[in-house]
Amino acid sequence: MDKKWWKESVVYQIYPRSFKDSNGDGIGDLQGIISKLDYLNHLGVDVVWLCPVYQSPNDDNGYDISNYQSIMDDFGTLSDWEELLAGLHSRGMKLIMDLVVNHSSDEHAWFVESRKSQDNPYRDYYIWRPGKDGQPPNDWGSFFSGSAWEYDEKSEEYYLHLFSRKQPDLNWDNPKLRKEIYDMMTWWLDKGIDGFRMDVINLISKVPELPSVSGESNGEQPTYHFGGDYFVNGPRVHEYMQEMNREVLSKYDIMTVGEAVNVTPEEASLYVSEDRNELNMVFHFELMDVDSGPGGKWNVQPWKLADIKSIISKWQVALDGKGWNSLYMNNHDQPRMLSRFGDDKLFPKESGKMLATLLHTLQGTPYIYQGEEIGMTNVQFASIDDYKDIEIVNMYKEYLAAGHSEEKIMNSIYIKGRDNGRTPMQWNSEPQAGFTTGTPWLALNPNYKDINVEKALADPDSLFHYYKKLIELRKQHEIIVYGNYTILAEENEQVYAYLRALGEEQLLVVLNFFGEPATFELPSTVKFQAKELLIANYEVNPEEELNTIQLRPYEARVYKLS
Ligand code: ISL
Ligand code: CA
Repeated sequence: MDKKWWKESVVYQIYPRSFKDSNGDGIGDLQGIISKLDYLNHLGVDVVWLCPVYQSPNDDNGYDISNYQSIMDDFGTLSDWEELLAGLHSRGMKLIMDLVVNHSSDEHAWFVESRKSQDNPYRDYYIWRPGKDGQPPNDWGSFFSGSAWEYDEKSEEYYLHLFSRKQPDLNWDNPKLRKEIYDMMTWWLDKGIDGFRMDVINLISKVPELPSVSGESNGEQPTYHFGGDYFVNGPRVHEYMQEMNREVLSKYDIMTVGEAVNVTPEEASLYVSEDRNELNMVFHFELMDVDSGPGGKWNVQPWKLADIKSIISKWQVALDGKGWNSLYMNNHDQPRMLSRFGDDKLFPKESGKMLATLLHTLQGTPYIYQGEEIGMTNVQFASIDDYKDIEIVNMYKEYLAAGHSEEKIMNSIYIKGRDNGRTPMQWNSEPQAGFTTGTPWLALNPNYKDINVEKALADPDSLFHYYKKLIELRKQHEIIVYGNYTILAEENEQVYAYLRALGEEQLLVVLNFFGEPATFELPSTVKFQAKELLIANYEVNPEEELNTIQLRPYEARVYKLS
């Protein structure tokens, strides 16, 4: 297995709007991040992934970019950004930037030109089609509700937008567009950044005919369908990724991680296999879909440990020796992992540590989402008006119109809404949690007096210090990074246990996933002479025999066996 710095790294994801406000306007900004670099360094992370900070009208909080080469006014200036990069590098940390090139903003200069007329030179930078009998060109739905098409009165055609109508999809089949993107990427790389996180990169190639999902329209009220068959891992996506790698990525010592919706391990291998020269890692969604029923994320159903185990095992085994996994359980699009997979009420500390142990002892690169390290939780705002996320707001309207009860809709927002992960970072117990001196753009989670960075730093037994220790262990034990993976006692309904192996060494990880005591029997096939307890979230007698382990609620232990 090839050694690489990005395999040995831990990444910290920053959602700038919600991290730290430096000037009292209620919006997090670059100077705010700069003021917290020592905090990140103290935690011990190696890489920061910065969510989009480019110029944007903020229809989707920066994922709608109107200028790829300038900084959003709310966040600061390019010289603030340069100060941030220098501040990270001087502390031995790296920076990866979010690359959002499946779509731009409709306020990007390319789109402003493109929509002027059908023969504008920029027309083919986007995906335009005539309507069919006064209806959109096909029946695809947008990820953010409604049709994926918007009619443009002036130039008399529809443009495709898989996300909001202010996020028109770029036409990757146009070589001129691709060249512009590669030049823009090169511009950032030449400023010294250390890589990219690529937004929905597996959606960039569409089947040119753009077929409807359900066949002919019956002329009645249109209903919309997920058109994924025609744009998920589309026909030319690997050609484009290899071209991007050849033209840009291969020229730098960087890391790349592509967000890849709906991919299987087999499909992911095509992006990340080291011999294919595309990307280093992808973010897959299988674990994030583990509590979704038919119809998608808003149809919430309880997750099962058996599913979590089988999904993780499948990815661990499939990519071993071929590509590389990214390890995450939450981000800015997901609810908080402590609320979703742990118990944020009865066992916040224990379950938070148990989940952290899982993410930091699998093969792959762990990603920490801001606030995860102090155990930030989901939030329940009383009114829909308190929510800002375009996905939530649009879904609410659509589901209400379709006859769902408001109570049911709000409940699904409480469990799955993206704003759960976007409430401002909780720095201390002062008003507004030390995030801002003004009015925050999105309300704080009211639990900030109990859960905040200041408290976490002061408590040696806190989740924060446990994360710090996990990150240190990764630096000390190569097996944590490179060891292969074997699941143990797969049929155990409460415990998730696995073995990592590298050369003569083995790592034993045992996790009680629930709030009741559990028993783990170590299979007799696991042979060793000596054991060393590396980390645990309870007091453990290091000499305790391992044949049968009685685990307390959410207990987690990691042993090195030799
Ligand atoms: O969170 C999701 C699951 O329902 C999707 O809505 C999400 O949009 C999808 O995961 C793609 O995410 C990325 O692209 C979006 C942006 O809104 C997300 O923040 C981003 O991570 C469009 O750029
Ligand atoms: Ca600000």
